[in-house]
Amino acid sequence: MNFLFQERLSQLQNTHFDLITRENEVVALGNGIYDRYKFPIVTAQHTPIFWRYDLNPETNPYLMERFGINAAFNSGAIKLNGKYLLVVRVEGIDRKSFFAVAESPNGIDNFRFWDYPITMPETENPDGNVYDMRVVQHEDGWIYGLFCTERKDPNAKKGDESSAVAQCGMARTRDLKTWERLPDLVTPSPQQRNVVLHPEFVNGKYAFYTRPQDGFIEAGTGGGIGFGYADSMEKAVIEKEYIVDEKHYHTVYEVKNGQGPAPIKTSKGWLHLAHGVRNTAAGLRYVLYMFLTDLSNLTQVTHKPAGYFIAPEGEERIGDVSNVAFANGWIADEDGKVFIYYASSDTRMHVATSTIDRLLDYVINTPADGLRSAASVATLNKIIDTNQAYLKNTTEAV
Ligand code: M1P
Repeated sequence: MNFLFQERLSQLQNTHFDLITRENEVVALGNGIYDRYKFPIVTAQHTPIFWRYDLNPETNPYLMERFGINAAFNSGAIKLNGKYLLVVRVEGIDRKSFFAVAESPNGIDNFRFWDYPITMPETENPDGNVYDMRVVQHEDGWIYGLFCTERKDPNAKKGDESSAVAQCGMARTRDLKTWERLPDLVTPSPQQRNVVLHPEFVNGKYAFYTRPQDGFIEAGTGGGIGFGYADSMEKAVIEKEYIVDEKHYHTVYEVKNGQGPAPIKTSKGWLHLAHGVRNTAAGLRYVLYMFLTDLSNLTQVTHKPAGYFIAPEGEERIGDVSNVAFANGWIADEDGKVFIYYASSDTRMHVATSTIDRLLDYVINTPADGLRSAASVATLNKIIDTNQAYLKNTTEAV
């Protein structure tokens, strides 16, 4: 074996080992709602060296990359057998995304990819690209993965190599290793992205959060987080979509929004994490927001704090598609701790931690959006008045 090859391989292996075994650290102080962490938890560099390089010096004497990975982001999440598992959207330098599982013992660091990516069976109409899987342990016993399947628009004009059709692809598994592909979800909308399966039956039916959209990018007259029912998963058809959470003028979700992971059931309602998109002179800005729906009436939003819950910060603001925070996975532990897995700028994965109690306090007690500047000032004045009165009373008591 040539010396340079060996030297380079050792450096690659050491750097990779240091990265995947690095301990994460909570960023001090925070906002009281959740804790952020210093380091991204999964990046393109976390993928195994034996994915990216041909390790035989005879066939790869320069030890060059043969399969470049561009990004690792937008991960579904599930806890199985005590391990925190992310179903990561891995994107090659050829722009194709695929799914691969990264496993951690504690949910905040030491994420390692399983040896092989997921081999997702195709439908008769093959997927051009697949991404953003929501993983749900359904009460029927299966683990379902719902994801976006994108195919070239058959009606695209000659020379148009960009137009695509997005639909909801579906598959199920018991172990995240072997997957049974199901037919794509059928809905009344021309296109779909960000479709999520509700974890429980509702009146004996499967229930879905949808995101109706007119075009591939534009939600258009569609949009909002929708909700619908299907009788089966083997041939899932939603006849009617009900809008649960609309897009709204001059909010952080004025252009479009979408359900994040499946909601978490709590004593006070279903906790939802979603993304909202607004327009700016610098392009679209994606942030995360939260809301609570009624335990039995799933289309009724009972609480919704104003504005964003997580927005990209610092280095998170920069990446392949800058100014994006996106989440399609979270894990609630039995002790109430919640691991919120979010991606920044379509490039890398991060974690934030909180608890069910803190998140409920946040959604229930944070003021709602008054939808006008004057309403925001009125909300702020009320907080100041209450604090002034409280501080005066406590000072007088001393
Ligand atoms: O580039 C930002 C996000 O854009 C899409 O989300 P949405 O359908 O809400 O516009 C998705 O392609 C998502 O993967 C991506 O992170």
